Amino acid sequence: MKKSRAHFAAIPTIAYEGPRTENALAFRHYNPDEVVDGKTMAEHMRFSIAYWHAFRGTGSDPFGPGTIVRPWEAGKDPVSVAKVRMDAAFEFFQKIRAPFYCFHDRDIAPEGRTLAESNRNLDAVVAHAHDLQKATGVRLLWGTANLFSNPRYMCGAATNPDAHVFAYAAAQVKKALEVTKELGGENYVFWGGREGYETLLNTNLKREQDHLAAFLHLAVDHAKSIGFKGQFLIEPKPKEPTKHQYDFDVASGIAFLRTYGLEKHFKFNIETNHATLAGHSFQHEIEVAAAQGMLGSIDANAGDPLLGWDTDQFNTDVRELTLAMLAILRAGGLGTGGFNFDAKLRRPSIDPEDLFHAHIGGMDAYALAFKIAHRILKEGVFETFVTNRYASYDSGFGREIETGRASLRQLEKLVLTKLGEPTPHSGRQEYLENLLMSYLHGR
Ligand code: XLS
Ligand code: NI
Ligand code: NI
Repeated sequence: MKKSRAHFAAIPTIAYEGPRTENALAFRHYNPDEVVDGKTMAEHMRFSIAYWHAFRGTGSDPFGPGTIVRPWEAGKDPVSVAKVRMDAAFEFFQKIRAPFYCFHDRDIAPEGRTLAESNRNLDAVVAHAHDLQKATGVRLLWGTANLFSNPRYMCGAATNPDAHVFAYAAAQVKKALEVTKELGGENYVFWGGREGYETLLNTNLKREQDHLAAFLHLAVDHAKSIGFKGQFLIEPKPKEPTKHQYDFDVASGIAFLRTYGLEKHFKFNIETNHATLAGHSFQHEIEVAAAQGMLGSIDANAGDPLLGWDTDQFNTDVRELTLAMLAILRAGGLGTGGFNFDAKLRRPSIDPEDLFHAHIGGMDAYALAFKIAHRILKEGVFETFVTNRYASYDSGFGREIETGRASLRQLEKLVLTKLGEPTPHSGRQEYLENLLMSYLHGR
């Protein structure tokens, strides 16, 4: 493959320089080569770049057009531009030291006038991605299909009242699965942005949910038929763009998957800002998925507590991330998942350098949180506290309750004859919060 010119010529490959460095274009906490428990930090974190934000984001918002102008966008032929843009993207992935990237089909290749033309465009760019992955060693964390931007999806894709639209979306997912497989994608994501409703006045909720389940079953069947072994992930979000999205949060996602016999095939891709939009903490969503063995991957970002939509900001809140990392590490990590920066630059952050600052901060914050959480778990103070808090279930009648051998009759007799009134125990929340603060600041 011919060597293309540098698109980020002024910016070097980002090096780890430690917490005291004054170089803003260096990592302070993320050292990809540092070994923790026999694995490098690069292997632990599995950072990924979101193509749609990093390379298709323009800074546009509902009140005005884009502000971010990249020189490689200037060409006339959209497929050629897509390839040059991809060269720039892979240069960025390498310089920022991200081992993975993620895309929607329409992020990497332009949509054509017909599905056949869209598929041809996609094939051309996928061939290029294949070469670039080979040349750089950067891998595909997950692929997905954009089933929400084109006007045909205004009333949903799998949940569209028109079966014709369902069929079109199915065809699009078929192709997206195939290219994800071709590029060695380790997961495949379903985010149902328009799989919900604006008003129940025009909606048959039950039929729409049945259709969504049918759609996911078709995808599972197709993956099997082509030998795609990647993990399927549902990415819950309560609203935006729809008023009410069916995959509201992890708990409703689990109920949905179990209702339709899909639970064996799916795990969850949990996004920070989606958790908070659903009225949950990030940690809560991770914990709920982990409790069912369904924690898959993370879309790493943050919302603004004063705004009620998905602002997709880079997250530098180490406290929030430490709580999240605690839940992730306790669950045994993310497996084939990773931390995908589903986060975008603010509208006035128009320089290429801003893209680096954004990801450096995100990676450093997660690496720092990982190290703090790792130490907390190793020292085990919280673990011991929680274990002791539930110790009464470890033996005697507590054990019988947990193993399903107790009866109301027997428990009544026990309380009347032996136990009497329970002794209250403090939950020690303030003590634990202080303890967490000591880990975050100089313990
Ligand atoms: C939008 C979602 C989307 C998914 C991929 O809010 O986060 O970007 O991650 O379709
Ligand atoms: Ni996302
Ligand atoms: Ni989002």
